[in-house]
Amino acid sequence: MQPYTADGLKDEIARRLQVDKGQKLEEASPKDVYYALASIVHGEIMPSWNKTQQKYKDKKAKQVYYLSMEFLIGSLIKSNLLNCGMLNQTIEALRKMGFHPEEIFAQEQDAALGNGGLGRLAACFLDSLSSLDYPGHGHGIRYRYGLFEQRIIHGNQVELPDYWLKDAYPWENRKEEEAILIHFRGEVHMFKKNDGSLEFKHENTDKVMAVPYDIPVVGYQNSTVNTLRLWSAEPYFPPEENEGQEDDFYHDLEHQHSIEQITGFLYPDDSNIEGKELRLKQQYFLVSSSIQNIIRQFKENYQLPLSRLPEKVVIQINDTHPSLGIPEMMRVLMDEENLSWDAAWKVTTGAFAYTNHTTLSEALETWPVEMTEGLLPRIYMIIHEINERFCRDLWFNHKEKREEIPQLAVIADGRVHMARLAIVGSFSVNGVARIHTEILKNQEMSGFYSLYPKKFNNKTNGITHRRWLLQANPGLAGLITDVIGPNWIRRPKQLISLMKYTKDRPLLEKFASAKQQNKQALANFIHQRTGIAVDPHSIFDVQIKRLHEYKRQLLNIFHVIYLYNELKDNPQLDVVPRTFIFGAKAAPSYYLAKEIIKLINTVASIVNYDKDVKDKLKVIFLENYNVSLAEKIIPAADISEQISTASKEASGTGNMKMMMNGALTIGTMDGANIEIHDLVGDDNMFIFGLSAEQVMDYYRHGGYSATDIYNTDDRVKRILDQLKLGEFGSQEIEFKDIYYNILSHNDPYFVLKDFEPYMEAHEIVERTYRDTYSWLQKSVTNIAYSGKFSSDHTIQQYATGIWNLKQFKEKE
Ligand code: 26W
Repeated sequence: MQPYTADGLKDEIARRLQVDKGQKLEEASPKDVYYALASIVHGEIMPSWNKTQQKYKDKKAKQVYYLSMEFLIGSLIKSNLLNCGMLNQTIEALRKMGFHPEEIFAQEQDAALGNGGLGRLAACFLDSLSSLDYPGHGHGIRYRYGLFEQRIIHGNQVELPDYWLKDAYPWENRKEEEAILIHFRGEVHMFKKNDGSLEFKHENTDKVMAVPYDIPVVGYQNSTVNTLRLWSAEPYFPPEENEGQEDDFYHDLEHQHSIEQITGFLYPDDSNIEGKELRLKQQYFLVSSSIQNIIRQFKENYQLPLSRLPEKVVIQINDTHPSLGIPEMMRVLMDEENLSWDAAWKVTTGAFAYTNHTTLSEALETWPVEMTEGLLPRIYMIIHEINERFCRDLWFNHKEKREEIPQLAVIADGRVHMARLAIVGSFSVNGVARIHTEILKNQEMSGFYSLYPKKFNNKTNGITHRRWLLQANPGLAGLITDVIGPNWIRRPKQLISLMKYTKDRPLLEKFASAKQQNKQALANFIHQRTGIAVDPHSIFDVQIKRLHEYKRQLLNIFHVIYLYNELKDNPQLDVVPRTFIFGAKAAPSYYLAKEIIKLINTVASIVNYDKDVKDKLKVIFLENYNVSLAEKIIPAADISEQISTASKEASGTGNMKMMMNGALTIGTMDGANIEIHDLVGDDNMFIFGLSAEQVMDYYRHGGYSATDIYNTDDRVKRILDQLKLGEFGSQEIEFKDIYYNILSHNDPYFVLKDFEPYMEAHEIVERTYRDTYSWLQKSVTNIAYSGKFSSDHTIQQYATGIWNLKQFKEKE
């Protein structure tokens, strides 16, 4: 990519406006400038993109395909500029032209094609694959509507459609000529071939075209550009039926609409499945397009027999959502490529690897047999056969497992169990943090672990430090480079060199001032969005993530209510001023999660306007939390709230992002918090609460009474009674459901049990914060150790530990 100077860029933007739109610079709106800029960047990317793909082809490189129903890529303009090495010049050019760079960048709508952690992880992985020169691509769905836009109206979450394609999306290329035909429903007919083997014909099917839209995935200043291929569903027009069908016009319109529905919207559920047929259709649509595409490319580019596909192709499935890829690959290999069952099974299980992202039982996917069989008759036959062979193997070759067969079978209780299908059909099964993998091995999937111990492995999650530090926090990133040089950018573990400076007071001051600037910027943003003035010198205490009972936003807001009560009792109380910042979307059908959002907003509306509280306490709920908002909040965080019920949060990745930006974690020993703790220790974070063992022990043997705590802890009783009696809200009944949920269901997420230790941990936070110097040391220590959580490190481990994939170097 040729380097642009700021002036060169300025001229080029002016030229494009003139040529493409007949516009003078003075007439151009921020949106016009954004499009001109995006088209310049796209033009820069194109040659490297073609070259990269050609190289992979010529050298017959092994490639990894990351299959995911979600890619939460957010906005690409800044990260593309950064990775192309054009960000600084662009900022300068835009300023010279009299624009605010951030205003131009903000013209791009986030691609919110994911719910939360799982989708954002996929996006970070793509960034690392390209930046490390790995041949690795994403396959996903081009939803016309991404995750809903959240509005808060009278404290309630209201969902609006996210029509992110309203304006043209400058990063995608439609590749109609590579479209693929997908078949649903129909009948399967069996024939005997001359050699006595069986042939299956899938006929009278509903046909849908899958059209790919390619988005470039630009590596960090290395000329590698991989592909994120998103599939869109379109009607299929068979060539012979093109004329004289006017009678069917309305029927066709309806039909067309139902087809386009397949890639119409992203299901807004996180860790909770809705067993809707449309969702199953989406899943099969994704895997059938991807698998057919992968096999077609393998045949075209490698000139090898299909039996050798696993030498050149590895397919990582992001949770069980794409696990129908396993029977789909069997179908293509057997029905279209004439491989025997055994040969096809060898290829399939040599190519697939499965990542699990949750142990929550309500998130474990199963599909009713009738639904699966009706929609995907041939695929169902294959799943049935996989199950038969698996159960037979257990019965004859693993006699000790006979009793367990109902718990292991892929089809049981009239349902297809997707995690079991994924485990049986993959050569690798991994969890996303050490504790999570241990729980999979020893609890959730122990039956499979004893059967296939070698399949199971851990790959702790990571985040791209390019987006989450370099791009989101240029102040801090620049300071780090001033101190330790720029090598950390390519080798993030070198951030550890910062440890040499934790006693350098003048330098710590500079870190403090970088944080202060970010806090000021967020305070300005909050003021502009909400009209509320927050004290930029207060502790910015942040919890940003999907709203879920297990993530315990409720525990956080109970702490806020407790502080509020204390201040009401004693307005003179000497406390460090705090600003509690929340961002969270709830699944639209998740009633209790929405009640918690309402509670947070209600508490905010009381606390923020109470004269007794003055500036000591503010509660901010920022609506429509998404990737772009995260980029504004994270650099300003002092405290990172990671307070899930231990054993429930598979990993967490927000914890890593805030650590990398110098926030201190208050958290339970859960998910990746444990690995943060391994690195920085008790001195540099605030650990509290039940351990995973204790939690699981209570679930198994009982012995916990929420009512006892309610009756003995006055602070808890006061808060719960306030909810019940309607002190937070106009109507009496307002938060009764939260009250009853805790007391009549014995507090399933241990909010009351962990209340006391959480309060204590927060007291320690406050004491620590009063000692600015010590706080800064801890903050820098967190930054220094955070390099381990770069997704570059994670991807290296996937590449060597699972994929057997080599970095693609120019000279090879
Ligand atoms: C459709 C139902 C559904 C949707 C999403 C079921 C399950 C999911 C995901 C598995 C939920 C998810 O995002 N899990 C999160 O994955 C992150 C990346 O590995 C982890 O860091 C989080 O701890 C985990 O909750």
